[in-house]
Amino acid sequence: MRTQVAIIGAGPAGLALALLLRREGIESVLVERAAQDHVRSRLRAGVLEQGSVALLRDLGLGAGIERRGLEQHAIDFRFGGRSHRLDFHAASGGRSAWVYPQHEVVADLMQACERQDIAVMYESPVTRIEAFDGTRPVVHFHREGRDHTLVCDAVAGCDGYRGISRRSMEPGRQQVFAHDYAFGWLGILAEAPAPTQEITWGCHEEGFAMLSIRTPQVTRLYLQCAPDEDPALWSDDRIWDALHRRLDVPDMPAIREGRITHKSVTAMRSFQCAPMQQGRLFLAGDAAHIVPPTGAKGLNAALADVQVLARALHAFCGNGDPARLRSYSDTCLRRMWQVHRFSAGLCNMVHRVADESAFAHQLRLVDLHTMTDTEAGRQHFSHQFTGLPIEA
Ligand code: RFL
Repeated sequence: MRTQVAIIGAGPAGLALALLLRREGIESVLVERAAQDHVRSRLRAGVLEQGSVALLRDLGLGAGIERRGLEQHAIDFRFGGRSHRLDFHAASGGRSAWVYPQHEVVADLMQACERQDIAVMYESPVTRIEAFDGTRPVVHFHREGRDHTLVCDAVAGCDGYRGISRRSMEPGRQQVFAHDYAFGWLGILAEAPAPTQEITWGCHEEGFAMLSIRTPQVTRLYLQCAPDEDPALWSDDRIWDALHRRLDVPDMPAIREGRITHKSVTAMRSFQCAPMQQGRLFLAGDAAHIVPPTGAKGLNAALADVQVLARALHAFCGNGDPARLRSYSDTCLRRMWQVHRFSAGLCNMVHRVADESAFAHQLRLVDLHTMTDTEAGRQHFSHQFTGLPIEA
């Protein structure tokens, strides 16, 4: 098989890249390890930046967001026994974020690929990527019991943190930056109407908690826990008790309880590899970086990368200009390190480590007050949260 761009992985990064390339008249083939239903139903991120929504609308995929997305203008931070509402819409000069779950984004992107006859091969794990230091990289994959090859001009590694693309790069030419956090999140899905439409963060003495609305009947809730915590240790009663303690404040409606339909634990990590390219192999999304979910940046960063990559591939495949492809990694990293700074800073600000000193605790409180109660703090948070610009 032969194509212009081989895309490994049909998560949000891979699917969005295929659509962006198609719009520029560039042919691509997507090769995905998992079954389509599995990819479509993975429960992950839930918040879209303004720029991600603009991208989806630009791709003709605004209808789902209009119907089922919830535009957000503020976050309600709760600490010190009261609510500190941060109106990021006002503080950023009118920018918004949207609650629209990743599985909906993926379903919309998949439908668009189907409508446009973009080739997506599911249940086809890539086993080897060869010759990407030359001009004709070759992607080897397994499908329906047979081995196949895909020859291309460039490979987009959109295969997530555990994918094969980053591991295929020569380690000596790559630097890795990583940090593991001392806490994780117990993620809960509950059939319970949210008491408020706004995302609520509880920065409590006992630990962090968060409430976000998924649909009018379903709430997504998180509780800080150990990174390797067994979710079975959390009975429904224990979960609701902790959520009430960490989120409820006087004068605001209390969280509402309901049937818990899903519980899982996610460890938190910051990770970046640099450069994000070697020869004609380009990494995008989780394949290149991981952020803790606190800033809601993982999915958005993946969509930002592929916009840079699509423009660079267009300049290269369309006009024979390699300059943007050469600077792909530098362009992404300039934005991405700011995203890391924001995500890691926020993560450390809202969680409580087990051995936190009284002094460190006071510093965290000052940071929370500066962020929510000063104009400069609100502005900084709001620009980062609603999404930094993407360089052309
Ligand atoms: P994805 O979504 O991981 O997609 C990568 C795809 O590549 C496929 N693949 C292969 N295909 C072919 N051959 C191989 N050898 C392959 N190896 C892997 C995989 O099957 C998969 O379909 O990466 P992408 O597109 O970069 O998108 C990134 C986002 O998915 C990710 O940043 C976020 O979901 C991160 N994340 C969260 N972000 C938030 O902002 N808020 C959250 O609440 C949040 N929760 C989460 C998350 C990520 C999670 N994972 C990855 C463990 C919760 C979880 C559980």
